[in-house]
Amino acid sequence: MKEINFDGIVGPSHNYAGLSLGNLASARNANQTSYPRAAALQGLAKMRHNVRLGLTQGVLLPHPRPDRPWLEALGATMDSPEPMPAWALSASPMWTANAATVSPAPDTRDGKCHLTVANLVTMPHRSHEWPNTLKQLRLAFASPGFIVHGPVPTPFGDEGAANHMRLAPSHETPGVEVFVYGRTGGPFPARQHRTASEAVAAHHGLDPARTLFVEQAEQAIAAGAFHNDVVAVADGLTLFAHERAFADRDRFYADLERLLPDVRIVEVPAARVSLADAIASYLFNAQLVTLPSGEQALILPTEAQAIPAVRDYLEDLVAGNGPIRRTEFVDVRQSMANGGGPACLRLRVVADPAEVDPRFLVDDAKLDRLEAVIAEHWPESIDPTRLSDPALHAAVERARAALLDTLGLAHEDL
Ligand code: SUG
Repeated sequence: MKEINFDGIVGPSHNYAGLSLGNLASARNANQTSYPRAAALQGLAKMRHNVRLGLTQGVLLPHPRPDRPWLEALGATMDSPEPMPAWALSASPMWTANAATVSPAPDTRDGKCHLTVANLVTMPHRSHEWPNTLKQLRLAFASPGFIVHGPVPTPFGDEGAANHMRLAPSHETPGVEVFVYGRTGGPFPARQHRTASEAVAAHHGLDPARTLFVEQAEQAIAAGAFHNDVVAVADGLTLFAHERAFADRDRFYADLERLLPDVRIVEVPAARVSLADAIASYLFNAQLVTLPSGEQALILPTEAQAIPAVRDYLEDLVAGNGPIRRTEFVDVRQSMANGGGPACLRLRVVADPAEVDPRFLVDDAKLDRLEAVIAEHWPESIDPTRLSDPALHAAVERARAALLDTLGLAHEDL
């Protein structure tokens, strides 16, 4: 069993439409020109970086855009007034931490790996992702060791793995699964509902004694942590979290220590890094990974180097004798400008890679081929005043078709 990171390939329609209330970067960059080709190449460079660290890497695909059938169901077209065209054209499936929630086999009653596609109902532009995500998951995880579930019914918002953490001594042993939900976010929506988290845990057949439902701090959502993975991340027996991430942290930590006596909680005090700096730097939206050497490393966005308090904290962190021994920085600026850091761009699945459809796995050579198709077909830039331009739509559709062809997926119903 291995941890496989499935990164979303940034779609050719990547643009800045300011669609996500409560996501400060999305609001700040609304109506800026976007660079889809550079965005997708940055994503591939991150994957290559992680492959070279010895990690196992997979991909999920951009969705068909513009999503005309969905618009039709709304009685609209790409000529309707904004925000309809932007909703239908969004490249938001790139953030695969929101694709699904995953419970590895050792945690579940039937000993299979369960995945539940996230309904993403809170944001209109993300609410139409799940049908195509579900098709991809059913194809990639078709072998009998996996069970792929449809979405939790509305109106209970589910944003997938971005609000879920698993702590376990190894990939082969039962872990503790933590579902983080929001009740209120001050001026901003709480996207993850407790009822949805409970439904996912039930469908996955998790042991209630080893499942925690933890409320996200209202203050954190109000400060811009629209998902838990903006203020906390876990890997192995390590939890890396901001002091203000959870509504009742003492109780959460006590529960973790009771269930996992060897847990290592690395908490960042607000006095060292404010909530505002944590969110601006995406310090916690790092990939916390265990390298083949057994050491833990943080794969961070370059933005985390730009804020002095965060940079100083990270220097002390790796100089100390805690579990996190290394930091690595990756440039995913195009995604970051929409509020998506390294951890948003990946979905973790603990499984045997031999059980996964190989068309969804990548190595250096396949990354070369993907780079070539992106360099040839992805629009260089998108001017946000031209989202209704039929020439743009045609270019986006051609680009996706070329990608599916390269991956050997052109004949699948995707
Ligand atoms: O849902 N941004 C995404 C970012 C998702 C980040 N994912 C995790 N934290 N796991 C969102 O808010 C912005 C799109 C726009 O404004 O054009 C957007 O959807």
